[in-house]
Amino acid sequence: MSTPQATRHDVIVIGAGFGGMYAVHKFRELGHDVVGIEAGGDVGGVWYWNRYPGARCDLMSVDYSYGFSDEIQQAWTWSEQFAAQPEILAYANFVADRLDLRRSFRFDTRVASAIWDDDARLWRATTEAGAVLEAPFCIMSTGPLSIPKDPDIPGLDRFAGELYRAQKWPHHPVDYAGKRVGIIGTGSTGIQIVQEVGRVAGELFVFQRTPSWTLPMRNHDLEADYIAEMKAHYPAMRRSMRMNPTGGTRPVTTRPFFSLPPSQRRDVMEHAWADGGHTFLACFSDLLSNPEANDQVADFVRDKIAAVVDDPATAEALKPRGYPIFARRVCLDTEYYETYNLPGVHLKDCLADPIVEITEKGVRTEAGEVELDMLILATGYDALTGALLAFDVRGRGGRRLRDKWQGGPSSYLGMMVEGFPNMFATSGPNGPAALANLITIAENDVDWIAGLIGHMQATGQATAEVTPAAEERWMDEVRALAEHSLVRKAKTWWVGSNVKGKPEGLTMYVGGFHKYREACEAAAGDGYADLVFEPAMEHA
Ligand code: NA7
Repeated sequence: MSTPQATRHDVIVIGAGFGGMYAVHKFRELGHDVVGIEAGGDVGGVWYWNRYPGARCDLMSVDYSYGFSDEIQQAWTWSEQFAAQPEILAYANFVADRLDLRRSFRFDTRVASAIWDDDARLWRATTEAGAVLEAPFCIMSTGPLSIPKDPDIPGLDRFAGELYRAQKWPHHPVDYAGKRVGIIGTGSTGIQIVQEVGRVAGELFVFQRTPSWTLPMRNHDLEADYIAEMKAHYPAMRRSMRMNPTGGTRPVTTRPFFSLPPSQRRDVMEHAWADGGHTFLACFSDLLSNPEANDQVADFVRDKIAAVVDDPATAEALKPRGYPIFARRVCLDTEYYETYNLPGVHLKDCLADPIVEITEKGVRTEAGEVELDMLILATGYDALTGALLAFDVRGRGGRRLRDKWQGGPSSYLGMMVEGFPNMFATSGPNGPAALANLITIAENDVDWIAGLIGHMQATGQATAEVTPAAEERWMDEVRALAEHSLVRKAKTWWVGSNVKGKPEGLTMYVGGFHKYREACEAAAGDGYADLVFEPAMEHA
Protein backbone atom coordinates (compact mmCIF):
# COMPACT_ATOMS: atom_id res chain seq x y z
CA MET A 1 0.00 0.00 0.00
CA SER A 2 1.28 3.41 -0.78
CA THR A 3 1.28 6.14 1.87
CA PRO A 4 -1.80 8.41 1.47
CA GLN A 5 0.09 11.74 1.55
CA ALA A 6 2.87 10.49 -0.75
CA THR A 7 3.40 11.76 -4.26
CA ARG A 8 3.71 8.92 -6.72
CA HIS A 9 6.22 8.82 -9.60
CA ASP A 10 7.89 6.27 -11.86
CA VAL A 11 11.49 7.12 -11.02
CA ILE A 12 13.12 8.98 -8.11
CA VAL A 13 16.55 10.43 -8.85
CA ILE A 14 18.61 11.62 -5.90
CA GLY A 15 21.17 14.29 -6.83
CA ALA A 16 21.37 17.05 -9.43
CA GLY A 17 25.03 16.69 -10.37
CA PHE A 18 25.96 15.58 -13.86
CA GLY A 19 24.76 12.01 -13.17
CA GLY A 20 21.36 13.04 -11.77
CA MET A 21 20.78 15.67 -14.44
CA TYR A 22 21.29 13.15 -17.22
CA ALA A 23 19.19 10.52 -15.42
CA VAL A 24 16.25 12.93 -15.11
CA HIS A 25 16.52 13.84 -18.77
CA LYS A 26 16.88 10.27 -19.98
CA PHE A 27 13.96 8.86 -18.03
CA ARG A 28 11.73 11.76 -18.97
CA GLU A 29 12.61 11.18 -22.64
CA LEU A 30 11.52 7.59 -22.20
CA GLY A 31 8.13 8.77 -21.00
CA HIS A 32 8.54 8.25 -17.26
CA ASP A 33 7.28 10.52 -14.53
CA VAL A 34 10.58 11.48 -12.86
CA VAL A 35 11.21 13.43 -9.70
CA GLY A 36 14.70 14.61 -8.76
CA ILE A 37 15.70 15.55 -5.23
CA GLU A 38 18.69 17.78 -4.52
CA ALA A 39 20.10 19.25 -1.31
CA GLY A 40 21.65 22.24 -3.12
CA GLY A 41 19.74 25.25 -4.38
CA ASP A 42 20.25 24.40 -8.06
CA VAL A 43 21.92 21.96 -10.45
CA GLY A 44 25.66 21.24 -10.62
CA GLY A 45 26.36 18.88 -7.70
CA VAL A 46 29.93 19.26 -6.49
CA TRP A 47 30.33 22.27 -8.83
CA TYR A 48 27.39 23.97 -7.15
CA TRP A 49 29.06 23.72 -3.73
CA ASN A 50 32.77 24.02 -4.53
CA ARG A 51 33.16 27.75 -5.16
CA TYR A 52 36.49 28.07 -3.41
CA PRO A 53 39.19 30.28 -4.98
CA GLY A 54 40.96 28.49 -7.81
CA ALA A 55 38.39 25.67 -8.13
CA ARG A 56 38.92 24.08 -11.50
CA CYS A 57 38.45 20.70 -13.13
CA ASP A 58 41.67 18.91 -13.95
CA LEU A 59 40.09 16.91 -16.73
CA MET A 60 40.02 18.67 -20.07
CA SER A 61 36.80 20.56 -20.76
CA VAL A 62 36.16 18.60 -23.96
CA ASP A 63 36.28 15.40 -21.91
CA TYR A 64 34.44 16.64 -18.87
CA SER A 65 31.19 17.41 -20.68
CA TYR A 66 28.17 15.50 -21.93
CA GLY A 67 28.30 13.57 -25.18
CA PHE A 68 24.69 12.34 -25.25
CA SER A 69 23.36 15.35 -27.15
CA ASP A 70 25.12 16.63 -30.24
CA GLU A 71 22.89 19.69 -30.11
CA ILE A 72 24.25 20.59 -26.68
CA GLN A 73 27.89 19.96 -27.51
CA GLN A 74 27.59 22.05 -30.66
CA ALA A 75 25.81 24.88 -28.84
CA TRP A 76 28.23 25.13 -25.91
CA THR A 77 31.74 26.55 -26.33
CA TRP A 78 34.45 26.03 -23.72
CA SER A 79 36.87 28.90 -23.22
CA GLU A 80 39.80 27.07 -21.61
CA GLN A 81 41.42 23.66 -21.91
CA PHE A 82 40.77 23.08 -18.20
CA ALA A 83 37.64 24.94 -17.17
CA ALA A 84 37.25 26.81 -13.90
CA GLN A 85 34.30 26.18 -11.57
CA PRO A 86 32.21 29.19 -12.71
CA GLU A 87 32.35 28.00 -16.31
CA ILE A 88 31.49 24.40 -15.37
CA LEU A 89 28.56 25.60 -13.27
CA ALA A 90 27.46 27.85 -16.16
CA TYR A 91 27.60 24.76 -18.39
CA ALA A 92 25.44 22.75 -15.94
CA ASN A 93 22.94 25.63 -15.93
CA PHE A 94 23.04 25.85 -19.70
CA VAL A 95 22.19 22.15 -19.97
CA ALA A 96 19.45 22.47 -17.34
CA ASP A 97 17.91 25.42 -19.23
CA ARG A 98 18.17 23.74 -22.57
CA LEU A 99 16.51 20.54 -21.36
CA ASP A 100 14.18 22.29 -18.94
CA LEU A 101 15.42 20.03 -16.17
CA ARG A 102 14.58 22.17 -13.16
CA ARG A 103 10.85 21.55 -13.36
CA SER A 104 11.53 17.93 -12.34
CA PHE A 105 13.78 18.73 -9.37
CA ARG A 106 12.99 19.62 -5.81
CA PHE A 107 15.95 21.75 -4.70
CA ASP A 108 16.99 22.62 -1.15
CA THR A 109 15.61 19.22 -0.23
CA ARG A 110 17.55 16.55 1.57
CA VAL A 111 16.53 12.89 1.64
CA ALA A 112 16.35 11.41 5.14
CA SER A 113 15.51 7.85 4.11
CA ALA A 114 14.83 5.69 1.09
CA ILE A 115 13.07 2.47 2.00
CA TRP A 116 11.95 -0.39 -0.20
CA ASP A 117 8.39 -1.57 0.41
CA ASP A 118 8.30 -5.28 -0.41
CA ASP A 119 4.51 -5.47 -0.65
CA ALA A 120 3.92 -2.35 -2.71
CA ARG A 121 7.14 -2.98 -4.67
CA LEU A 122 8.26 0.58 -4.55
CA TRP A 123 10.83 2.88 -3.05
CA ARG A 124 9.59 5.39 -0.53
CA ALA A 125 11.85 8.41 -0.06
CA THR A 126 11.17 10.69 2.88
CA THR A 127 12.75 14.14 2.91
CA GLU A 128 14.07 15.84 6.02
CA ALA A 129 11.07 18.18 5.80
CA GLY A 130 8.76 15.14 5.95
CA ALA A 131 7.58 14.94 2.31
CA VAL A 132 7.11 11.38 1.04
CA LEU A 133 7.79 10.40 -2.57
CA GLU A 134 7.20 6.94 -3.99
CA ALA A 135 8.35 5.24 -7.17
CA PRO A 136 9.16 1.72 -8.32
CA PHE A 137 12.69 2.83 -9.24
CA CYS A 138 15.24 4.80 -7.25
CA ILE A 139 18.46 6.13 -8.76
CA MET A 140 21.25 7.25 -6.47
CA SER A 141 23.23 9.94 -8.26
CA THR A 142 24.63 11.17 -4.99
CA GLY A 143 28.20 11.64 -6.24
CA PRO A 144 31.52 10.27 -5.01
CA LEU A 145 32.59 13.58 -3.45
CA SER A 146 29.66 15.15 -1.67
CA ILE A 147 30.12 14.61 2.05
CA PRO A 148 32.76 17.05 3.36
CA LYS A 149 35.05 15.83 6.09
CA ASP A 150 36.33 18.07 8.86
CA PRO A 151 39.77 17.27 10.28
CA ASP A 152 40.06 15.35 13.53
CA ILE A 153 41.62 18.29 15.32
CA PRO A 154 40.33 19.46 18.69
CA GLY A 155 39.08 23.02 19.04
CA LEU A 156 37.65 23.69 15.61
CA ASP A 157 34.57 25.36 17.11
CA ARG A 158 36.75 27.68 19.22
CA PHE A 159 38.32 29.57 16.33
CA ALA A 160 37.13 33.17 16.50
CA GLY A 161 38.33 34.29 13.05
CA GLU A 162 36.73 33.62 9.67
CA LEU A 163 36.36 29.88 9.04
CA TYR A 164 35.66 28.49 5.56
CA ARG A 165 35.25 24.97 4.25
CA ALA A 166 36.35 24.50 0.64
CA GLN A 167 33.47 22.16 -0.09
CA LYS A 168 30.81 24.53 1.25
CA TRP A 169 32.24 27.84 0.11
CA PRO A 170 30.05 30.93 0.69
CA HIS A 171 28.32 32.50 -2.29
CA HIS A 172 29.60 35.97 -1.33
CA PRO A 173 33.13 37.22 -2.18
CA VAL A 174 35.82 36.59 0.44
CA ASP A 175 38.51 39.21 1.03
CA TYR A 176 42.03 37.96 1.83
CA ALA A 177 43.92 41.23 1.40
CA GLY A 178 46.24 41.99 4.28
CA LYS A 179 45.00 39.00 6.28
CA ARG A 180 46.87 36.16 7.91
CA VAL A 181 45.27 33.12 6.31
CA GLY A 182 45.82 29.48 7.25
CA ILE A 183 44.87 26.45 5.20
CA ILE A 184 44.77 22.84 6.34
CA GLY A 185 44.97 20.21 3.60
CA THR A 186 47.08 19.87 0.48
CA GLY A 187 45.11 17.52 -1.74
CA SER A 188 43.85 18.76 -5.12
CA THR A 189 41.59 21.28 -3.37
CA GLY A 190 44.26 22.70 -1.06
CA ILE A 191 46.74 23.00 -3.92
CA GLN A 192 44.26 24.97 -6.03
CA ILE A 193 43.52 27.29 -3.12
CA VAL A 194 47.18 27.83 -2.17
CA GLN A 195 48.25 28.88 -5.65
CA GLU A 196 45.39 31.40 -5.76
CA VAL A 197 45.23 32.78 -2.21
CA GLY A 198 49.04 32.80 -1.76
CA ARG A 199 49.20 35.64 -4.25
CA VAL A 200 46.60 37.87 -2.59
CA ALA A 201 46.68 37.18 1.13
CA GLY A 202 48.77 39.25 3.52
CA GLU A 203 50.38 35.97 4.61
CA LEU A 204 49.46 32.36 3.94
CA PHE A 205 50.35 29.48 6.25
CA VAL A 206 49.97 26.09 4.58
CA PHE A 207 49.53 23.24 7.04
CA GLN A 208 50.65 20.20 5.05
CA ARG A 209 50.57 16.68 6.41
CA THR A 210 51.11 14.35 3.41
CA PRO A 211 52.59 16.13 0.39
CA SER A 212 50.68 15.34 -2.83
CA TRP A 213 52.08 14.74 -6.27
CA THR A 214 51.19 17.52 -8.63
CA LEU A 215 52.03 18.07 -12.28
CA PRO A 216 51.97 21.29 -14.33
CA MET A 217 48.56 21.87 -15.88
CA ARG A 218 49.76 24.42 -18.48
CA ASN A 219 46.20 25.57 -19.02
CA HIS A 220 45.41 27.80 -21.98
CA ASP A 221 42.54 29.44 -23.81
CA LEU A 222 41.02 27.41 -26.60
CA GLU A 223 41.53 28.88 -30.05
CA ALA A 224 38.62 29.36 -32.43
CA ASP A 225 39.95 26.99 -35.09
CA TYR A 226 40.59 24.27 -32.51
CA ILE A 227 37.04 24.66 -31.21
CA ALA A 228 35.65 24.40 -34.74
CA GLU A 229 37.68 21.24 -35.38
CA MET A 230 36.63 19.75 -32.07
CA LYS A 231 32.96 20.40 -32.78
CA ALA A 232 33.27 18.83 -36.20
CA HIS A 233 34.77 15.71 -34.66
CA TYR A 234 32.79 15.42 -31.44
CA PRO A 235 30.90 12.24 -32.41
CA ALA A 236 34.11 10.36 -33.25
CA MET A 237 35.78 11.70 -30.10
CA ARG A 238 32.92 10.51 -27.92
CA ARG A 239 33.18 7.06 -29.49
CA SER A 240 36.89 6.88 -28.76
CA MET A 241 36.34 8.09 -25.17
CA ARG A 242 34.12 5.07 -24.64
CA MET A 243 37.02 2.85 -25.65
CA ASN A 244 39.56 4.61 -23.46
CA PRO A 245 40.59 3.37 -19.99
CA THR A 246 40.04 6.82 -18.52
CA GLY A 247 36.80 7.54 -20.39
CA GLY A 248 38.50 10.60 -21.84
CA THR A 249 40.61 11.57 -24.81
CA ARG A 250 43.94 11.25 -23.03
CA PRO A 251 46.17 8.92 -25.06
CA VAL A 252 47.26 5.65 -23.53
CA THR A 253 50.46 3.81 -24.15
CA THR A 254 51.47 0.16 -24.10
CA ARG A 255 55.16 1.08 -23.62
CA PRO A 256 56.64 -0.19 -20.31
CA PHE A 257 59.14 2.08 -18.57
CA PHE A 258 62.17 -0.19 -18.91
CA SER A 259 61.55 -0.82 -22.60
CA LEU A 260 63.42 2.40 -23.36
CA PRO A 261 67.07 3.24 -22.58
CA PRO A 262 67.51 5.76 -19.71
CA SER A 263 68.20 8.82 -21.89
CA GLN A 264 65.08 8.19 -23.97
CA ARG A 265 62.99 7.66 -20.85
CA ARG A 266 64.14 11.02 -19.63
CA ASP A 267 63.33 12.66 -22.98
CA VAL A 268 59.83 11.19 -22.89
CA MET A 269 59.28 12.57 -19.39
CA GLU A 270 60.74 16.00 -20.21
CA HIS A 271 58.48 16.33 -23.23
CA ALA A 272 55.43 15.28 -21.26
CA TRP A 273 56.35 17.69 -18.45
CA ALA A 274 56.67 20.54 -20.94
CA ASP A 275 53.35 19.60 -22.58
CA GLY A 276 51.54 19.67 -19.26
CA GLY A 277 48.15 18.27 -18.34
CA HIS A 278 47.82 14.55 -18.06
CA THR A 279 50.32 13.76 -20.82
CA PHE A 280 52.79 12.78 -18.14
CA LEU A 281 50.46 10.03 -16.93
CA ALA A 282 50.51 8.48 -20.38
CA CYS A 283 54.30 8.21 -20.69
CA PHE A 284 54.55 4.58 -19.64
CA SER A 285 52.13 1.71 -19.24
CA ASP A 286 53.37 0.16 -16.03
CA LEU A 287 53.60 3.00 -13.54
CA LEU A 288 50.92 1.56 -11.28
CA SER A 289 52.18 -2.00 -11.47
CA ASN A 290 55.99 -1.80 -11.51
CA PRO A 291 57.42 -0.30 -8.28
CA GLU A 292 60.92 0.27 -9.76
CA ALA A 293 59.50 2.21 -12.70
CA ASN A 294 57.30 4.15 -10.32
CA ASP A 295 60.32 5.03 -8.14
CA GLN A 296 62.28 6.45 -11.05
CA VAL A 297 59.39 8.58 -12.25
CA ALA A 298 58.89 9.80 -8.68
CA ASP A 299 62.57 10.84 -8.53
CA PHE A 300 62.12 12.80 -11.76
CA VAL A 301 59.21 14.74 -10.26
CA ARG A 302 61.04 15.32 -6.95
CA ASP A 303 63.92 16.84 -8.94
CA LYS A 304 61.45 19.18 -10.63
CA ILE A 305 60.22 20.37 -7.23
CA ALA A 306 63.78 21.05 -6.10
CA ALA A 307 64.45 23.02 -9.28
CA VAL A 308 61.55 25.41 -8.64
CA VAL A 309 61.45 25.97 -4.87
CA ASP A 310 64.16 28.37 -3.70
CA ASP A 311 64.41 27.32 -0.06
CA PRO A 312 65.95 23.81 0.12
CA ALA A 313 64.18 22.89 3.39
CA THR A 314 60.78 23.90 1.96
CA ALA A 315 61.52 22.00 -1.26
CA GLU A 316 62.43 18.92 0.75
CA ALA A 317 59.23 19.10 2.79
CA LEU A 318 57.16 19.48 -0.39
CA LYS A 319 58.57 16.30 -1.93
CA PRO A 320 56.22 13.36 -1.50
CA ARG A 321 57.93 10.28 -0.12
CA GLY A 322 56.94 6.89 1.17
CA TYR A 323 54.15 6.13 -1.27
CA PRO A 324 54.08 5.60 -5.03
CA ILE A 325 53.46 8.42 -7.45
CA PHE A 326 49.94 8.19 -8.92
CA ALA A 327 48.74 6.05 -5.97
CA ARG A 328 47.21 9.23 -4.60
CA ARG A 329 45.05 11.33 -6.90
CA VAL A 330 47.56 13.29 -8.92
CA CYS A 331 46.85 17.03 -9.09
CA LEU A 332 47.40 19.47 -11.91
CA ASP A 333 48.65 22.87 -10.81
CA THR A 334 49.52 26.30 -12.08
CA GLU A 335 52.72 27.50 -10.44
CA TYR A 336 51.91 25.81 -7.15
CA TYR A 337 55.55 25.32 -6.21
CA GLU A 338 56.43 28.86 -7.32
CA THR A 339 53.92 30.12 -4.73
CA TYR A 340 56.30 28.99 -1.99
CA ASN A 341 58.92 31.44 -3.27
CA LEU A 342 56.65 34.36 -2.34
CA PRO A 343 57.81 36.04 0.87
CA GLY A 344 54.39 35.81 2.56
CA VAL A 345 53.81 32.09 1.94
CA HIS A 346 54.96 29.69 4.65
CA LEU A 347 54.87 25.91 4.57
CA LYS A 348 54.12 24.28 7.92
CA ASP A 349 55.27 20.69 7.72
CA CYS A 350 52.82 18.82 9.96
CA LEU A 351 54.72 15.55 9.61
CA ALA A 352 57.66 17.18 11.42
CA ASP A 353 55.54 19.48 13.58
CA PRO A 354 52.01 18.09 13.98
CA ILE A 355 48.93 20.22 14.65
CA VAL A 356 47.90 19.90 18.27
CA GLU A 357 44.73 21.97 18.34
CA ILE A 358 42.82 24.85 16.90
CA THR A 359 42.60 27.75 19.29
CA GLU A 360 40.55 30.90 19.45
CA LYS A 361 43.36 32.74 17.67
CA GLY A 362 44.65 30.19 15.19
CA VAL A 363 46.40 26.83 14.91
CA ARG A 364 48.70 25.41 17.57
CA THR A 365 51.35 22.97 16.43
CA GLU A 366 53.85 21.25 18.73
CA ALA A 367 56.25 24.11 18.01
CA GLY A 368 53.80 26.89 18.90
CA GLU A 369 50.74 28.87 17.94
CA VAL A 370 50.22 30.48 14.52
CA GLU A 371 47.79 33.37 14.85
CA LEU A 372 45.33 33.71 11.97
CA ASP A 373 42.53 35.98 10.78
CA MET A 374 41.11 33.27 8.55
CA LEU A 375 41.25 29.48 8.47
CA ILE A 376 40.38 27.44 5.38
CA LEU A 377 39.69 23.73 5.63
CA ALA A 378 40.50 21.68 2.54
CA THR A 379 40.40 18.37 4.35
CA GLY A 380 38.53 16.27 1.81
CA TYR A 381 35.48 14.07 1.79
CA ASP A 382 33.93 10.91 3.09
CA ALA A 383 34.20 9.82 -0.52
CA LEU A 384 32.69 7.11 -2.73
CA THR A 385 30.32 5.62 -0.14
CA GLY A 386 29.80 8.64 2.14
CA ALA A 387 26.76 10.08 0.37
CA LEU A 388 25.06 6.70 -0.02
CA LEU A 389 25.43 5.99 3.67
CA ALA A 390 24.57 9.51 4.84
CA PHE A 391 20.87 8.70 4.88
CA ASP A 392 18.91 5.62 5.81
CA VAL A 393 18.69 3.26 2.82
CA ARG A 394 16.85 -0.01 3.42
CA GLY A 395 16.23 -2.81 0.96
CA ARG A 396 14.32 -6.05 1.04
CA GLY A 397 13.13 -7.08 4.51
CA GLY A 398 14.28 -3.74 5.97
CA ARG A 399 17.97 -4.56 5.47
CA ARG A 400 20.09 -1.47 5.88
CA LEU A 401 22.72 -0.54 3.30
CA ARG A 402 24.87 0.61 6.22
CA ASP A 403 24.79 -2.94 7.60
CA LYS A 404 25.42 -4.60 4.28
CA TRP A 405 28.39 -2.31 3.62
CA GLN A 406 29.80 -2.46 7.13
CA GLY A 407 32.96 -4.11 5.82
CA GLY A 408 33.11 -2.00 2.64
CA PRO A 409 30.87 -1.51 -0.39
CA SER A 410 29.84 -4.43 -2.58
CA SER A 411 27.66 -4.16 -5.63
CA TYR A 412 27.24 -5.40 -9.17
CA LEU A 413 28.97 -3.22 -11.78
CA GLY A 414 28.88 -0.45 -9.16
CA MET A 415 25.22 -0.02 -10.07
CA MET A 416 23.04 -2.65 -8.39
CA VAL A 417 23.13 -4.00 -4.86
CA GLU A 418 21.94 -7.48 -3.95
CA GLY A 419 18.96 -7.19 -1.60
CA PHE A 420 18.04 -3.73 -2.92
CA PRO A 421 15.71 -4.34 -5.87
CA ASN A 422 15.14 -1.58 -8.43
CA MET A 423 17.77 0.60 -6.79
CA PHE A 424 20.64 1.83 -8.94
CA ALA A 425 23.71 3.96 -8.39
CA THR A 426 25.47 5.99 -11.05
CA SER A 427 29.28 6.22 -10.73
CA GLY A 428 29.01 3.85 -7.77
CA PRO A 429 31.91 2.79 -5.54
CA ASN A 430 32.62 -0.54 -7.27
CA GLY A 431 32.77 0.85 -10.77
CA PRO A 432 35.70 2.90 -12.13
CA ALA A 433 34.34 5.84 -10.06
CA ALA A 434 37.15 8.28 -9.31
CA LEU A 435 39.61 6.53 -11.63
CA ALA A 436 37.93 7.65 -14.84
CA ASN A 437 35.93 10.53 -16.27
CA LEU A 438 32.82 10.75 -14.09
CA ILE A 439 30.63 12.18 -16.84
CA THR A 440 31.47 9.33 -19.22
CA ILE A 441 30.75 6.84 -16.44
CA ALA A 442 27.46 8.53 -15.52
CA GLU A 443 26.28 8.48 -19.13
CA ASN A 444 27.21 4.81 -19.44
CA ASP A 445 25.44 3.95 -16.19
CA VAL A 446 22.24 5.89 -16.89
CA ASP A 447 22.03 4.35 -20.36
CA TRP A 448 22.54 0.86 -18.91
CA ILE A 449 19.86 1.39 -16.27
CA ALA A 450 17.48 2.76 -18.89
CA GLY A 451 18.14 -0.31 -21.05
CA LEU A 452 17.31 -2.58 -18.15
CA ILE A 453 14.12 -0.74 -17.24
CA GLY A 454 13.11 -0.85 -20.92
CA HIS A 455 13.70 -4.60 -20.92
CA MET A 456 11.59 -4.96 -17.78
CA GLN A 457 8.73 -3.04 -19.35
CA ALA A 458 8.91 -5.09 -22.53
CA THR A 459 8.84 -8.36 -20.62
CA GLY A 460 6.34 -7.37 -17.92
CA GLN A 461 8.73 -7.40 -14.98
CA ALA A 462 8.15 -5.34 -11.87
CA THR A 463 11.43 -5.81 -10.05
CA ALA A 464 15.02 -6.57 -10.93
CA GLU A 465 17.65 -7.65 -8.45
CA VAL A 466 21.17 -8.94 -8.80
CA THR A 467 21.83 -12.46 -7.50
CA PRO A 468 24.29 -12.86 -4.60
CA ALA A 469 26.52 -15.02 -6.82
CA ALA A 470 26.70 -12.40 -9.58
CA GLU A 471 27.51 -9.61 -7.13
CA GLU A 472 30.23 -11.80 -5.60
CA ARG A 473 31.67 -12.56 -9.06
CA TRP A 474 31.90 -8.84 -9.85
CA MET A 475 33.50 -8.10 -6.49
CA ASP A 476 36.00 -10.96 -7.01
CA GLU A 477 37.02 -9.31 -10.25
CA VAL A 478 37.28 -5.90 -8.59
CA ARG A 479 39.45 -7.37 -5.80
CA ALA A 480 41.63 -9.42 -8.16
CA LEU A 481 42.46 -6.36 -10.25
CA ALA A 482 43.07 -4.25 -7.13
CA GLU A 483 45.61 -6.82 -5.88
CA HIS A 484 48.06 -5.78 -8.59
CA SER A 485 47.62 -2.05 -8.32
CA LEU A 486 50.00 0.24 -6.47
CA VAL A 487 46.98 2.44 -5.67
CA ARG A 488 46.54 0.26 -2.57
CA LYS A 489 49.87 1.48 -1.24
CA ALA A 490 48.89 5.03 -0.32
CA LYS A 491 46.62 6.28 2.42
CA THR A 492 43.99 8.27 0.55
CA TRP A 493 40.28 8.77 0.06
CA TRP A 494 40.56 6.32 -2.83
CA VAL A 495 40.96 3.54 -0.28
CA GLY A 496 38.91 5.09 2.51
CA SER A 497 41.82 5.62 4.90
CA ASN A 498 41.10 9.35 5.30
CA VAL A 499 38.01 8.69 7.42
CA LYS A 500 38.43 7.27 10.91
CA GLY A 501 36.67 3.91 11.32
CA LYS A 502 35.91 3.52 7.62
CA PRO A 503 36.78 0.09 6.20
CA GLU A 504 39.99 0.41 4.19
CA GLY A 505 40.48 -1.13 0.79
CA LEU A 506 40.56 -0.45 -2.90
CA THR A 507 36.99 -1.21 -3.97
CA MET A 508 36.96 0.72 -7.23
CA TYR A 509 37.24 -1.17 -10.51
CA VAL A 510 40.79 -0.57 -11.72
CA GLY A 511 40.46 -2.39 -15.04
CA GLY A 512 39.75 0.83 -16.96
CA PHE A 513 36.54 2.44 -18.15
CA HIS A 514 36.63 0.60 -21.50
CA LYS A 515 36.65 -2.81 -19.78
CA TYR A 516 33.95 -1.69 -17.39
CA ARG A 517 31.75 -0.59 -20.30
CA GLU A 518 32.34 -3.97 -21.98
CA ALA A 519 31.29 -5.72 -18.78
CA CYS A 520 28.11 -3.63 -18.67
CA GLU A 521 27.36 -4.42 -22.30
CA ALA A 522 28.00 -8.12 -21.75
CA ALA A 523 25.66 -8.12 -18.75
CA ALA A 524 22.85 -6.66 -20.86
CA GLY A 525 23.71 -8.71 -23.95
CA ASP A 526 23.39 -11.81 -21.86
CA GLY A 527 19.68 -11.09 -21.38
CA TYR A 528 20.50 -9.88 -17.84
CA ALA A 529 21.26 -13.47 -16.77
CA ASP A 530 22.84 -12.17 -13.54
CA LEU A 531 19.55 -10.68 -12.39
CA VAL A 532 16.35 -12.17 -11.04
CA PHE A 533 13.06 -10.57 -11.96
CA GLU A 534 9.60 -10.61 -10.43
CA PRO A 535 6.74 -10.18 -12.87
CA ALA A 536 4.30 -7.29 -12.58
CA MET A 537 1.11 -8.22 -10.65
CA GLU A 538 -1.10 -8.66 -13.73
CA HIS A 539 1.49 -11.08 -15.17
CA ALA A 540 1.93 -13.00 -11.93
P1 NA7 B 1 41.94 15.05 -0.24
O1 NA7 B 1 42.69 14.71 -1.47
O2 NA7 B 1 41.38 13.93 0.57
O3 NA7 B 1 42.92 15.94 0.66
C1 NA7 B 1 42.62 16.25 1.99
C2 NA7 B 1 43.83 16.90 2.61
O4 NA7 B 1 43.52 17.25 3.95
C3 NA7 B 1 45.03 15.97 2.67
O5 NA7 B 1 46.17 16.72 2.36
C4 NA7 B 1 45.03 15.54 4.13
O6 NA7 B 1 46.28 15.12 4.62
C5 NA7 B 1 44.57 16.80 4.80
N1 NA7 B 1 44.10 16.55 6.16
C6 NA7 B 1 42.97 15.89 6.53
N2 NA7 B 1 42.90 15.86 7.89
C7 NA7 B 1 43.99 16.52 8.35
C8 NA7 B 1 44.49 16.81 9.64
N3 NA7 B 1 43.83 16.41 10.74
N4 NA7 B 1 45.65 17.49 9.75
C9 NA7 B 1 46.31 17.89 8.64
N5 NA7 B 1 45.91 17.64 7.39
C10 NA7 B 1 44.75 16.96 7.25
O7 NA7 B 1 40.72 16.03 -0.56
P2 NA7 B 1 40.62 17.17 -1.67
O8 NA7 B 1 39.37 17.89 -1.41
O9 NA7 B 1 41.87 17.94 -1.77
O10 NA7 B 1 40.50 16.37 -3.03
C11 NA7 B 1 39.46 15.41 -3.22
C12 NA7 B 1 39.27 15.18 -4.68
O11 NA7 B 1 38.51 16.24 -5.26
C13 NA7 B 1 40.49 15.16 -5.51
O12 NA7 B 1 41.24 14.00 -5.37
C14 NA7 B 1 39.95 15.37 -6.90
O13 NA7 B 1 39.41 14.18 -7.40
C15 NA7 B 1 38.84 16.36 -6.66
P3 NA7 B 1 46.63 13.53 4.70
O14 NA7 B 1 46.71 13.08 3.28
O15 NA7 B 1 45.45 12.89 5.41
O16 NA7 B 1 47.87 13.44 5.44
